[in-house]
This record gives sequence, C-alpha cells and structure tokens, in this order.
Amino acid sequence: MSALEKGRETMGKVIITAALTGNIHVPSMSPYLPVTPGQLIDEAVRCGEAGAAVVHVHARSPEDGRPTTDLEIYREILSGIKARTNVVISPTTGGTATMTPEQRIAVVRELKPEMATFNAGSFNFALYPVLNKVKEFKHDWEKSFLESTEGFIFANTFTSLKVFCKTMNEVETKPELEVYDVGQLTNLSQIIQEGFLKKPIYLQFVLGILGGIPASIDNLLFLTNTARRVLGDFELSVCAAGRFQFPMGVVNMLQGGHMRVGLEDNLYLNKGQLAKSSAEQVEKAIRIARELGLDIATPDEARKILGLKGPDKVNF
Ligand code: KMH
Ligand code: ZN
Repeated sequence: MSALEKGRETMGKVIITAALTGNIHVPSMSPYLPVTPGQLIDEAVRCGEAGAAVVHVHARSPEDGRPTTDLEIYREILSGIKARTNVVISPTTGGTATMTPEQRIAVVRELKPEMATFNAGSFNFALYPVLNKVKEFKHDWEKSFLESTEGFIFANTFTSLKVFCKTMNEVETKPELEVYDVGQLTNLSQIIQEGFLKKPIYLQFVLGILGGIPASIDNLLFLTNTARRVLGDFELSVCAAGRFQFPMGVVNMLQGGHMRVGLEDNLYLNKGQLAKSSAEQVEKAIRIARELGLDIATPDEARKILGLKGPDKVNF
C-alpha cells in the first residue's frame, strides 16, 4: 500500500529526485547548467551528498551541449556517477524531436539502468516561448532547437509505449511514469490491462509544461484522485516547471508523495536568483520537508519503496 493510501502520518519517507540538466533549457540560459560528463557526474555526487535518492540524467554533447543519445556518453556519465555515489540513476527515454523511439530506448536496452523515465502519452511539448528569455545564444543549434518545438508533437503512441514496456521488462528497469495530462492515466491503465505495464507502478506528474496540464494545486489533486480511480494504488512523485517546482512538490510531499527538483525543470533557487547547482534545490527541498516533520529516503530506502533491482544488476 503506497504512502498516498496510508496518509502522511503513517507513511514512509520522501524520495527526492534531482533532474540534473534535461533538454528543455539550453546552455545559454544558465552558466550553471551541467553539460559535460564530468560536470554531470560532479552534480550527481553533490546532489547525493545533499540528500537526493535519485538523479535523473540526460546526456549532452560535451562540445556544444546539444542533447544526444550517444550511448558511449551515457555510459561515461552513468558509470562515473555509480563509481562515486550510491544514488539511483534514472536516465531519460524522452530524447528530443529528432529522435526515434528506438534511439530513445537504446540507453535502457544497452545500459540496463535500475529505473528510467517512461512518457505516458503524446502531446505538444512547446519550449519556443523561452526564446525571448535568452539574450545571447552561445551555440548555433540552440535558437533553431527552441524554435522547432513550435511544430513538435512529443510522440508516445500505444505502439511505442508497448515497445518501451517490453524493453524495460526484459532488463528489469523500473519505468518512472511521466504523466503530463489526465488522459495519459487511461493510457497507462490500458497497457496494464494488456499486460505490458507491471504493477506496482511509480507515477510522476509533470505539471506546467506548455502542452500539458497547468500547474495548480487543484490540478494536482484532480490528477491524484483520478489516478486512484483509474489505476488503484501507486507511489507518486511530482515535477513542475519553473516557479511551480517547489509549491507543487511540497503539496505532494504533504499528501504522501515524493518530489523532484533540479535544473532540468527550474533554473532558479529563489525569485531572480539562479541556482548554482541542482544540489541547492535538493537542500532547500529537504529543509522544507524536515520543517514539515517529514523524513527523507536514502537511495537504498528508495530502492525498497520502488522495488528496484539494485545497482549490481545494471550494465555500466
Ligand atoms: N523533461 C521533463 C519535463 C524525460 O526526461 O523523459 C520530464 C522528463 C521526462 O524528465
Ligand atoms: Zn528528463
């Protein structure tokens, strides 16, 4: 029975996830956005030391910070993190507009991580409005990358959802189910009924993405109650964009869930103050959790809560 069913007074510990770099922000938007494998490994270690139980990783080309699915770069990052900290490592299968489902899931098939993201449906995933926030582009790919999202549909069809499920089941990678809007909950119940997605499940509501459900407390509660009706029991994390990151995460912690922070979703620590590291956001989330009387899960406690296979069963 998950925390959400038991209620906070009797439930377990809060899993803090740090999303280190993502592919939403481009390097020109913050000098603190980690790009190279070395920077990502150092960031993961700092976040682990700060109390994060999980780090979520996107690979970027070391030369110019462009998102990549290059498996050797992923191998360098993931093995470098594993060598220095016990955090759970959860790479993305989100990829970018130009990547096929096969390219996106390759990191799971080859590196067999304990967990990876699993995007639960198709929707417009628009980043182009941030163009006016960038004063000067350091790299020639950044502007066209952001502009291209005006015509981008983040495709996660039932066909690709089932391919991703099969691959994750084969290598015992736990899918972190990214839900951007309410209809995606029925996508998940359908692939559970068809036997592709295995229970117990780990949901992450992603709030405030342009093309997905707006970030608000009533939408968080709406998604939670609908998920209870449609999916039954689950563990739940929340990730929200920009200024909604902390308010949404804190509400979810209070209702028995977990919280994601990190520069992938929000470049700021406070209003007008760039975060120098995702670890600063981890520390802030843990300060708030502790003030609310909540306990923080260690990486091994997170493994137990989520039923992960353990770091000795990965291929990196
Ligand atoms: N990019 C975030 C909005 C993924 O990487 O597959 C959600 C996410 C999904 O992190
Ligand atoms: Zn991501």
